[in-house]
Amino acid sequence: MKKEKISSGMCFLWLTVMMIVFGTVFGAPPEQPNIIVILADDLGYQDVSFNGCKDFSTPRIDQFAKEGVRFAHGYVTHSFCAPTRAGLMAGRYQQRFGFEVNPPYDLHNTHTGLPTSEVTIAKRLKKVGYRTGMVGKWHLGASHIHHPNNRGFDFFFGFLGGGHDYFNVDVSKPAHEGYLQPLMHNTQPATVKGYLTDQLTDEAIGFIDRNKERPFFLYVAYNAPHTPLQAPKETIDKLSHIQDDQRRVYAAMVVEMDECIGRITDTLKQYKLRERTLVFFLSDNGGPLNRDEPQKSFTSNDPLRGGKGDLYEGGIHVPFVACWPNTLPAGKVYDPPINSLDITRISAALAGADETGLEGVDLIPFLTGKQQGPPHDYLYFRRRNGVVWSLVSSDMTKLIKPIWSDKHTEYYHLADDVSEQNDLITKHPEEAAILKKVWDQWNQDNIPFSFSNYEPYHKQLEEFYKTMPKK
Ligand SMILES: [Ca+2]
Repeated sequence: MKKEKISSGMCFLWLTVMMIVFGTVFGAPPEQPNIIVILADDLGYQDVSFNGCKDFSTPRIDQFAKEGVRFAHGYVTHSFCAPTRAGLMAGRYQQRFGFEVNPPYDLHNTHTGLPTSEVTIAKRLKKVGYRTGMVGKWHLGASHIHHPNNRGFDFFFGFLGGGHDYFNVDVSKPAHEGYLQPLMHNTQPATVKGYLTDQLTDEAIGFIDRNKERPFFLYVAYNAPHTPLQAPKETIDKLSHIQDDQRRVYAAMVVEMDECIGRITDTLKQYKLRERTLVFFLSDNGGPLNRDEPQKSFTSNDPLRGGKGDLYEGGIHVPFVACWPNTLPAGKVYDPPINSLDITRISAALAGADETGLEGVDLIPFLTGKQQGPPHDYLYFRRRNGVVWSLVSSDMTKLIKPIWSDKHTEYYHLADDVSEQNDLITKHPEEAAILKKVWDQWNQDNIPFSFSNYEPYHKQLEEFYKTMPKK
C-alpha cells in the first residue's frame, strides 16, 4: 500500500515536471477556437455600409468591423466564384492545381472539381478534433469524390453547383440550367423551404447548436447576392426609395443576408461563444457590372475600377473583416494587403492543425501588434494560364495585364490611385519590369488549367451525343 502511494506520488511529480518542461519549451497547446467563415457571393465592394454604401445599410455585417478588424486591402485570389473557393478550401493559390474556371455541374464527372490531392481546411481541422460544417454553395465539383462530405465536412446543407434559385427546386428543368437542382442535406436531396438565405442560416445555427460544446469550423457560403435576383416581397417593398428595379431587389438580398448574419452572431452570443469564435466575412469576388451600360449595374464597387471577372481592383479587392472579441482589436483598420489564403492559414495555425503546403500567412500576430511589417511581399493573380494577370506589392504598387487580346501591361500606385486611373508604365518602366520578374517567378510553380469552363463543357457534351451512332 505504502509502495503504491510512493509510486503514484512519483508519477504525479514526473507528470508535473513533464508538463512544466513541455509548457515552457514547446509552448502550451493553444485553446482551439471556433472558426466561422462567411462568404458572400458577388457582393460589391461598396455594397456594405462600412465601405460607404449609401442607399441601404448592413448593420450586422458592420458589427464585425466595429468589434473587429476591417481589412482596407483585403483580396481574394480570383475574380470569380469557384477558383476563389478552391484557393480558400485548399489554402493554396488555385493555379498550383489547375483550377482557373468554374467547373461544370455534372454529377458523373470526376475530373472537374477540387483535386483530391488537395487537403481541404475542413479535413485538416477535422484531424485535430474539430467538427466541420458547411452550408450553401460548394462549386468545387459535383461528383461523389468532390462532395463536401468526402472533403472533410461532417455536415453539409446546400448545393453543389454555382448558384441556386432562392425559392424553388424544379427537377423538370435541366440540372445545369436555372439553378433549380435539389438541395442536399449531406447526401440526401432536399427542397427549398421559404427563402434560401434564411434556410441556410437556420442550418448554420443548427450546426452551431449541435456543436456548441466543442471546437467547430463552419463555412457559411451564401449564394446571396448572386443572381437570380430574388428576395421576399416585403423586404423589397421596404426599399422602395431605390429607383432601379434590379438594384432594389439586389439590395433586399443583401439586407436579408445581413439580418441572417445577425442571427448567427446572436446565436454565438446566446451560447456565450463570441469570445471563443473567430468570424471572417468577405465576398468571393467583386460585384458584376453591366458592361454595356455600367451606370445601370445593380452592384457598386466604387471607388474601385472594374468588377467581377476583372483583375482590376473591382474584381478582386473585396469587403473583408475578421472579428474575435477580446483577442483581436476592436474597430481596427488594417492597411497592408492580405488575401483569402490567410483565412486558411490562420485557421490551421489556431487549431494546431497541419500547415504543410499552405501559402497564406497567420495574420493573428500582425493584427494584435506582436509582429510588425507587411505579412505579404506580393499578392498574385492569374486567369487561364496568364491571358490576364496582375500582382500587388506590399508598397501598394500594381502591375496588371488586363486584356486578353493585348500584351500591354499597366502600372499603378494604388496608395494614391485606388481607382487605377493613372497608368504609370511609361514613367516607371524599371519598377514595372521588377514586378513582371516577380510574377514570372511565382508563375513557374503553376500548372495549366485542367478542365473546361461550364458553358463550353455542356455544349461539347451535347455535340458529343449528336455524333453517337444511331444504330
Ligand atoms: Ca461569385
